[in-house]
Amino acid sequence: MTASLQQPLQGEPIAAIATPIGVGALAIVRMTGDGVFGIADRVFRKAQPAEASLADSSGYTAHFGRLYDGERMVDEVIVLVFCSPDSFTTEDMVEITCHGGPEVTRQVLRLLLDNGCRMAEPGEFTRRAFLNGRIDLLQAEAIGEMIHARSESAYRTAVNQMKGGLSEKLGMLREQLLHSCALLELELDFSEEDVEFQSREELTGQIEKLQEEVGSLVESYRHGRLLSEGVATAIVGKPNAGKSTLLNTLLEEERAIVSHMPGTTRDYIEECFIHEKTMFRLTDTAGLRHAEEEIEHEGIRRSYEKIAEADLILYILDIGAPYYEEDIPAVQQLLETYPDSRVIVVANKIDTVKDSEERTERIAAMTGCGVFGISAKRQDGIGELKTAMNSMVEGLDKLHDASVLVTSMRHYEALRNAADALQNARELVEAQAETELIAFELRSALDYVGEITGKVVNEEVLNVIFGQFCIGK
Ligand SMILES: Nc1nc2c(ncn2[C@@H]2O[C@H](COP(=O)(O)OP(=O)(O)OP(=O)(O)O)[C@@H](O)[C@H]2O)c(=O)[nH]1
Ligand SMILES: [Mg+2]
Repeated sequence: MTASLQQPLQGEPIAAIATPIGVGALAIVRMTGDGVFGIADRVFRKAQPAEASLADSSGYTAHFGRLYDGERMVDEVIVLVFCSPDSFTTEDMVEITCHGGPEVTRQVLRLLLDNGCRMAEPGEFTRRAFLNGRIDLLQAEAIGEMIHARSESAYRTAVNQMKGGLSEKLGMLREQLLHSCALLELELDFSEEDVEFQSREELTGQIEKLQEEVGSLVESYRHGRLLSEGVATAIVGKPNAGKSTLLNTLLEEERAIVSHMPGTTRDYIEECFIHEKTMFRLTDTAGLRHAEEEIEHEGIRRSYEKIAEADLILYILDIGAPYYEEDIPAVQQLLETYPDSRVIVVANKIDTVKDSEERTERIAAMTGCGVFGISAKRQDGIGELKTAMNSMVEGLDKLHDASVLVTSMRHYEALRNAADALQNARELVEAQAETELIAFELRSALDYVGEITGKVVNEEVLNVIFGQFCIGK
């Protein structure tokens, strides 16, 4: 399935618009595959007709001229030539930089399709780069993540993955696994002679070492996920506490409806907000109370669901309310259910009572956790709250530059499976099981690790991964 870099397979020619559709100074329409220079030569007239055709040009050269559909001029463009194997896909490639209007770019694409290209599928350029061995699957995914990154941390993590730190680490793991598998399989070949090419103690030692390495990668996902997906943050509390007001204040826009009527928010609202380098995925929820009405009841059920899924819970209470102490049992229950590293208690509406500080301290003393006094409406104390939110995601800063970090669910699951297989292998060794069974478990650990970088290719996985890309990438 994979070809070497020297002799890449040239797929059928495909074309796509590589830049977003809209009005801009420039746009890029690109082609890759067999015969793309010929297709370009048919529609492109150079400003200097004496120059060589595109098919006879060297790679990494730029050519100025006009595109023609028969005698009709389409646009004035720059054509970039990339000769196989020195291109993104390793095939022959052409990039046409044209003017950046939606109709212009469509016309240019149409011209290429009429002259022999097929429209590219989403992610097909990157898929070819992968299939031709130019990048591994991890790096292909990193490109997708980088394009979609909305915070600096997500972006940095993607860049690190693109550089190949994780690929290298997984490559080393595979080599060690291969070594152990090979020795066991040799034993199987000589099974009549009852030889061991490696003592069982040595094998256990090796498996333990592998378990440690896989384990630390699995563990890194706890943070890696926060960097790539953002910190899931649920804003919860009783009706009218000011949850929606706080959401709007953090987002700096009037996103959620705010009213003095308790029970305003029925369904949850999700929005992203970026503080410094970190992205928080905020969810404003329906106020928690005993609801008679069906819709509100369902909203509250969803609130509890969001609390369970959250990395961070902001519990908002109205410190100005006469019965503000009624929130204490709810806070205590939250702290009992979730580690306090996940819960921030926020006393809102400090502008409404004179003794807000005493009240806030009272709540802190009774619940045994820190309480932030704010006014969501007047935007008091919001800076401190944001800082607290950031520091709750402990150690995140140190991780920003970590090169070996698991950030994707797919990689995490494969590593978990590899860890299980290693554990099975170790137990089998300890139980003095047959070599064949041990070898089988080590082989499956090897396959799971291979799935991550794409050494072991699963067509369905590829379709999912590349299907998430834009057309033209
Ligand atoms: N004085 C004052 N009023 C506030 C503050 N925060 C919110 N409010 C008011 O409190 C009322 C309720 O605010 P919301 O943000 O709708 O409260 P909520 O928690 O989303 O309420 P539900 O969606 O019903 O659960 C509105 O009238 C807000 O203007 C604040 O810091 N100070
Ligand atoms: Mg609300």
